[in-house]
Amino acid sequence: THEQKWWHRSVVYQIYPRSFYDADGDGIGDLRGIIHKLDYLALLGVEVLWLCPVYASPNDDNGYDIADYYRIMDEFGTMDDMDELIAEAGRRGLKIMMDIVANHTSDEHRWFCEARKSPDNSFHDYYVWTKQPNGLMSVFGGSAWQYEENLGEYYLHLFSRKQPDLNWSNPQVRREIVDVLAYWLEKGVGGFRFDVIDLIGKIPEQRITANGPRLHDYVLELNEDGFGQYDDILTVGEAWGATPETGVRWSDPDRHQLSMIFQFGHLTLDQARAEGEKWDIIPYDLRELKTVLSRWQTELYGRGWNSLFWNNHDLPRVVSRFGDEGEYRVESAKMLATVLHGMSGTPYIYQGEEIGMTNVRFADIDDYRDIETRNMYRERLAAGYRLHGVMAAIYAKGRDNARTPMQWDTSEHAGFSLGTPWIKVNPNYWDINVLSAVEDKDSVFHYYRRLVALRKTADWLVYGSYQLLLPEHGQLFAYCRRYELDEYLVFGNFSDRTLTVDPAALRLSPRADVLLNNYPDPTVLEHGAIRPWEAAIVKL
Ligand code: TEU
Repeated sequence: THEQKWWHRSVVYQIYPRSFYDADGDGIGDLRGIIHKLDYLALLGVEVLWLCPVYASPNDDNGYDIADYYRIMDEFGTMDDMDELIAEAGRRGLKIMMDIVANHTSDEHRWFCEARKSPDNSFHDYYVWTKQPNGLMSVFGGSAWQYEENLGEYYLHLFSRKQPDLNWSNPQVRREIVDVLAYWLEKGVGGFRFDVIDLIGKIPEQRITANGPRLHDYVLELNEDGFGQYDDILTVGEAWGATPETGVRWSDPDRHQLSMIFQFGHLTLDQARAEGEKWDIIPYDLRELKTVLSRWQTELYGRGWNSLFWNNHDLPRVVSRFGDEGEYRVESAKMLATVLHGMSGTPYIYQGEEIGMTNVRFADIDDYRDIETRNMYRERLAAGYRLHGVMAAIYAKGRDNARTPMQWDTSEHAGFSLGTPWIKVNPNYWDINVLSAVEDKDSVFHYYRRLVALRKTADWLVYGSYQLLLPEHGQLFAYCRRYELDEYLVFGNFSDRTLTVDPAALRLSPRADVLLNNYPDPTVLEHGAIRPWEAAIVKL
């Protein structure tokens, strides 16, 4: 019912520049490194490259603490490198999506350096101050209020104390961010990812953080005064607090908000229900995962637009989380890709996901870099938690699982850097690397290529309706896509067991045509047997 958009058929590739490729040998990935790897990304067939923040930053939170929106981080290179990356990407039909962190800045941003000088300073009200701090807590542990001695006031930081929250009720702040968008749009970027966008409507004194009353007014301003002034800019907002109802509001084109949002309902099912207790892991139930994803599919169909992702720079690697790291690593990685990319929405591939990279286990906490992990380690040991349990939680859910260097080949440091990497490489790079993946026609990489290519031509995949099948099945995720007179089956076995299923329950008949299958020979569905981690896309 809404007009077709170019990004309805696109796949976005997320790059964590610090860990992608180090061209200058300082052990830190950089912009020139991304330029070196553009042909690889073009081979995968993606059309958009989402760069995690590349702006000047002291890297307290690896770039999510921005000190200058108009300057490139020293470790990543220069503005000339950025201009060359935009141009070189463009030559290959690739658009650059910038990561806009507008909920907070670094405490080393000029605005905050001014703001903390005096209550009368013209930048003071760019931030959130109080004399009576309430019990708001930081995502990274401890109070969300930091005392500023010389002012006798506290400032708000929902993340690290070096990430003071911007005060979005101040129109000058909103103007500043619109100006940042305009600057990067003029440089020719094709999209924006908005960090924790659902927090900018916060009313701290009422302890409201996500989904504040004026949130969508502020986003409407960013659209109409900013990216909405340009044709077809792809925008996606990170919204941990979103529901399918709010998801429609975020992505309904008539509301002039964003193209889509990242919701996380399918990625919080294996943690204690308590707020932010991602470290307290409980087994997840595939039926709950199917229910959540199916609700987003059906409630946004024809009304909004979904993002589709398993991974990002904050999440454990999906093959370790929902698949099999061992014997069936390749089959399970392909299965997870199939059931995600078979849905309606814009898929996001996180660097390394396309070659089936796994979580990492460093024995020593000093090998971990993430502020969130290190804060939790210190807090929980101080609170009497046992070391073994704390390390197990880090192995399962720590953000560094996604941040070990991209594994390019079997040379030292997996070909990521000629220097000493800022974080150790996962020792399994001998078996899991780009060079071997590109050479092996049956690799996870080439399977992802086929999924990306399919989306470019298959209207059913992009615009077809969605219906979950066998909702009560605890190991099989199967659904139908319908478009005009055609019907397709997508299924994935989330277990290491062979399942016996009545083919009729999957609408299968002898005339079914297997379009894609993660086993060498065509699916054995006609006998009703689905092999461990087996997946397929079938034209019914
Ligand atoms: O993440 C928002 C956020 O809340 C996550 O940090 C999440 O709660 C946590 O990582 C769960 O493990 C965004 C960015 O993606 C993240 O990298 C930043 O650290 C954070 O905002 C602050 O900018």
